[in-house]
Amino acid sequence: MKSKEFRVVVLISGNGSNLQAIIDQVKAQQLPVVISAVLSNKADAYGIQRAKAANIDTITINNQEFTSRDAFDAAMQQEIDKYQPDLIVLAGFMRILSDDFVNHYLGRMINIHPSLLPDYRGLNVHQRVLNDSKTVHGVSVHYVTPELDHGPVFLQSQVPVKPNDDADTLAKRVQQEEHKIYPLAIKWIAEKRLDYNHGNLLLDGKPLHSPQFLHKVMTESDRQSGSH
Ligand code: NHR
Ligand code: GAR
Repeated sequence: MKSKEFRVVVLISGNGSNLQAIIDQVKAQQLPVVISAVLSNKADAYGIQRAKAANIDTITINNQEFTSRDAFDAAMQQEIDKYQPDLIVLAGFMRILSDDFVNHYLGRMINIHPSLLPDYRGLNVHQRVLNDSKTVHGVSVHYVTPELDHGPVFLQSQVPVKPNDDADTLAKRVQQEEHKIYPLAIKWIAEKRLDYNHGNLLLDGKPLHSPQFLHKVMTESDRQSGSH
């Protein structure tokens, strides 16, 4: 018996390289989902071309044509719900979402954020990491809750910050990890390995008290304490 398809709607605002990573994994039959639609708040987002090239339905809703966030979010919700998605994936989506929208999809919406949450919430993350002379940076996947970048984190990956990095070279290194962990995060959910239960996460039936890591960077203090 063939199990029911797992439908995903991806929300973007720009380049869509994370969208592309997801498309590629689906095409390679490594990710058991159907991408039902891609929604952008910007008509000229390159990710819309990526979706069209992959024969995926596209929706563009210009937030600037709405007088309030609530009205924009309601318009998005109406379009998204036509697809009856199992999961909403924010992939470089740059508009803060209202409580009503978030609560409608609570436990069914995830985001990828380019920092090791709870560190560096918000925008302009890579420059802030450099300004603080950090040596380790990374990326997080979390469920979306009304409070910005505060939902439960379940998967992270670290990258080193190198001495000559600028915000662009650091962002590129982080994005290479994003393209690995976001398809994996979606796979866990589609395969029902990961479950969101009233704000608490279960992985393989066991409470997930701290995020899983794909890669960790070995720091000087790890070396000195002789850990592997
Ligand atoms: N909405 C809620 N309620 N909760 C979250 O956790 C959200 C969210 C919406 C987007 C992604 C996020 C990120 O990963 C995200 C998480 C945009 C802004 C922002 O300040 C902040 C965080 C995130 C995305 N946006 C400006 C705004 O006024 C506009 C910036 C722009 O258009 O370029 O919406 O970091
Ligand atoms: C990614 O680095 C993602 O983590 C970040 O935007 C980039 C989108 O790239 N997200 C945010 O900053 C959310 N505020 P992409 O369009 O190529 O996937």
